[in-house]
Amino acid sequence: MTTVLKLGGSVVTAKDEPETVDREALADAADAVADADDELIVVHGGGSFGHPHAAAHAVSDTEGTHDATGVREIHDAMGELNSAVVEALQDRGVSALPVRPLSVASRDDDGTTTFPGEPIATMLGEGFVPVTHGDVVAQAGAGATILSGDEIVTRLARQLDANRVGVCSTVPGVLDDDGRVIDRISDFETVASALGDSEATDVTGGMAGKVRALLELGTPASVFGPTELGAFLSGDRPGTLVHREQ
Ligand code: IP8
Repeated sequence: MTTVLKLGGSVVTAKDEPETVDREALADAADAVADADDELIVVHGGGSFGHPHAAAHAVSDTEGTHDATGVREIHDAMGELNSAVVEALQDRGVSALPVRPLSVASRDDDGTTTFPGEPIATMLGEGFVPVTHGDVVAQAGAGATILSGDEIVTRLARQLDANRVGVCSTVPGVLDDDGRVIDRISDFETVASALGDSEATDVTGGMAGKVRALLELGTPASVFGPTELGAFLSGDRPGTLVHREQ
């Protein structure tokens, strides 16, 4: 059983304090991962590491830069967070290894992303747990742009034929208009109004964008809060199950 797990940046960092790991939250997440039996790929977001640097250099998933110093600043900040996550996992006996997107991933001029799955598949075959993250990557015609952890999740899940996807964020699931967790989403239209989405919006990875991408993926995906991470990793489907009816 191959599982791709996204740890939201706001789960493992103190979002309002620049470059600050939320040690307690990271320890809890690492404990849950250490207890998991599945073959796991961990992807984490940027939180208070990547996003402030990306904003400072006006880089987003659509706006690029050719300023190498800025690119390095964003990448280095993500490297620090990645080290903290890998270290927390290794401290608990997980064979975690870093996978840094800037060195392996890229984008065409139309934004199509290439993220080679082979190194990750080989790591998995050798019993390692690849830990990758949202990053800045080279994009043809734009310099370098932000590749979000969410996009990495769907790309790797597809390439590695994952059995399940987990998106652990600070909310307990996808919420309806009354703030209640929606149990299951199998088509976008029925939840579009609750997610406040229109066709054209949400290129930056809000909940509507996540749900849309997870529905397209076809792999069962659960969106849940940090307290449910252990339940998800032991095979439950906490929070919201996002899966198109086949
Ligand atoms: O938090 C963005 O990843 P995300 C990473 O998954 C950077 O959107 C570098 C801002």
